[in-house]
Amino acid sequence: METLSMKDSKSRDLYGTASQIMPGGVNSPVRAFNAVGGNPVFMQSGKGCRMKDVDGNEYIDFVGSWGPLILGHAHPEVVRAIQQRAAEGTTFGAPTTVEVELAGAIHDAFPSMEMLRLVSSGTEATMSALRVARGFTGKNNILKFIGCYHGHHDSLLTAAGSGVATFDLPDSSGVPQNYTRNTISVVYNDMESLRRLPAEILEDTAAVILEPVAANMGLVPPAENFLAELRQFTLDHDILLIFDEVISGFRVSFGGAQEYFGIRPDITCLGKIVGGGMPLAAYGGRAEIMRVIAPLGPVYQAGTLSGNPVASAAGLATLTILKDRSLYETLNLRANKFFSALSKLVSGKQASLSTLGSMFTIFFRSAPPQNFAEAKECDTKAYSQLFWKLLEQGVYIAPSQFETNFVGMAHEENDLDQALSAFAKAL
Ligand code: KE4
Repeated sequence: METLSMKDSKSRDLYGTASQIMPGGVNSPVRAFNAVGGNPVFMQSGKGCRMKDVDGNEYIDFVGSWGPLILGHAHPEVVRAIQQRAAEGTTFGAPTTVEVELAGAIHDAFPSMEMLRLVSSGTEATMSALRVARGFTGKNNILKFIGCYHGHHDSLLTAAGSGVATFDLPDSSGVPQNYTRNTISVVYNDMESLRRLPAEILEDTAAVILEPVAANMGLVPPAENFLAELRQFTLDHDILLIFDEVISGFRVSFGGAQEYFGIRPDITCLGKIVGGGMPLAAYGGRAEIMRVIAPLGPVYQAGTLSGNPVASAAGLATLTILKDRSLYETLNLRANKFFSALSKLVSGKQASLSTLGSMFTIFFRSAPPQNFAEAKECDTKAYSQLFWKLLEQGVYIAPSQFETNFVGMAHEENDLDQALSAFAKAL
């Protein structure tokens, strides 16, 4: 694989050029492969579950652009929708029909989103949801879970404070300390870490935000009853519950984790799949909450390309296909067959397999972690070795132990069999 040796490969040349003009040669840090070492591979094209790099090497893709591509690369109906819509004009800065159609399709899949707003990224969706929660409740504090990631807005780029009930510290330079003084981190799958918060903190808490299926510490599903207990806790303390379903939405089921687990949040954030691979996300919830948003109410949120018609057309084409829920049954059956074979390969290798629906992470830890402290015990060197051994065999998994992989609807049995033989050699 020329890419891997980086001898005179186009990827290497491109990386050199890119690094002159873009920090780390990438437009998003995880793409730089820092977590696994080596230089990033530049991709050229994709079709179905496979993609090719600029040197012509082909990979079975289990990253799917970090989640959006449940239908695979370049799905013909999605591409056609983009082409047709773009040919009529790409943006107007005015409302269009397709935005209304997409909003309706989202509401049909997520009834808890009685009203919603389309935005351009998951970060924008969660940032806006927090502002709406604070504006609606008049309260200031936000609870988040250590290891959950909700995008790069200041108030959630935090590390847990020194003590359980202390406010968070910035986890990125450039974030002033006072931007995180209303954020308190608690422990995923540990309701006690919320229950022992002082009353005065809870009384001024607008919302709890979490990934109902944590995917940014590797895949850490919610423990039995965790979501139900959290829902009850937030109701008891008059705190809004925000589900960040940027990854789980339209992934774990057509109606996301809230349908899968039967929990109704107050606000939901969507991204990735909802945009069909184009820059589009959404946030929404109870109508009385969403009515605080300008131009109706006093909470300001805006965006030049919010609800962009080309992105909306891609999202609508995607949801129109996905609303055939039998596709999820087929996907999860095929994924589970793959996972049962993969778990046999993993056992005995000081590693464990975490799965939920079509999502999976191989943790180099004897048991799947239940929270971020346990996830950090993983042997990340072993993960890196797995990553590169798979890449050399044409299998592309997430270039970080603390990310999640995805089986998509374009992965056929033969693709998964080919991947399994690569895993067998690499583990
Ligand atoms: P974006 O702003 O990247 O569209 O979405 C932020 C976001 C919000 N919520 C969750 C649960 C997310 O996972 C994300 C972004 N996910 C990462 C990978 N896990 C995107 C990849 C990247 O940062 O390049």
